[in-house]
Amino acid sequence: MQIHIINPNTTASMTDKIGEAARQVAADGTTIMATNPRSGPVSIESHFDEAISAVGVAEEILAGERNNVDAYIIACFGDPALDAAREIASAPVIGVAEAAFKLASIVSHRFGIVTTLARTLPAAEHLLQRYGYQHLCSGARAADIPVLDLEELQQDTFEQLKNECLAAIQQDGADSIVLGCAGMSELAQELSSCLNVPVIDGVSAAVKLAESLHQLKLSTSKGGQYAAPIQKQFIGRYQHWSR
Ligand code: 2AL
Repeated sequence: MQIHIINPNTTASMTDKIGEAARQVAADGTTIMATNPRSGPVSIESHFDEAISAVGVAEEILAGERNNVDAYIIACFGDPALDAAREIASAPVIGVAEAAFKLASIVSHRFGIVTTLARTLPAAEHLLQRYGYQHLCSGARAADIPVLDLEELQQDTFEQLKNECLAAIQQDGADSIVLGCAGMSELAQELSSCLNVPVIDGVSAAVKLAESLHQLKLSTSKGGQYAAPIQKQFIGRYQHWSR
């Protein structure tokens, strides 16, 4: 099967890293294509960044529709444009936060979220509410690491992340950790060995869910909320989307 992973930010090195993390867990016969929008923020750390990135995600999905994609993954922890993507994609679309919460809820009683900057914590709480996981989450913590610092990870930054995970376990009662940024994918296994609890990276979780959906021949229901958008005129820079 072919999985198209969309990194909603425009940092190509992060896109490559996400693609590599996905290939590490993909089954034989699964092809991973990782792309990012041509325009938009280099990292997503605010509601504004997320709003701008949503258009980029939609553009990547529409491009993917020409490539026989079997599943899409939106690889940013805010799951930007997830509902819109489900409307316009013919294949299933999985958000990494959603995927991580699902797997964490199976392997632990309470999971903790450890994310990047404190200002993204309300977004993490909003995701928990949206997907209905508040009661399974021991809390969200920020390691105070800007997203792009994960690209050239220094030992002290890794220690900061590990210490916040430890606090989630020891102070908040988490018995697994969900990593709150797609740029943390490659750290999940090392953190898990250090912490002795499951550490769930949403990119890997989403790849395995995508493979399951494909094997079970399950795709997005087009009968209701995720029906294709109503055809209409678009004005200005989006006029090529007029139908
Ligand atoms: C993210 C993420 O996953 N990608 C990005 O640019 N920002 N998440 C976050 N909490 O900062």
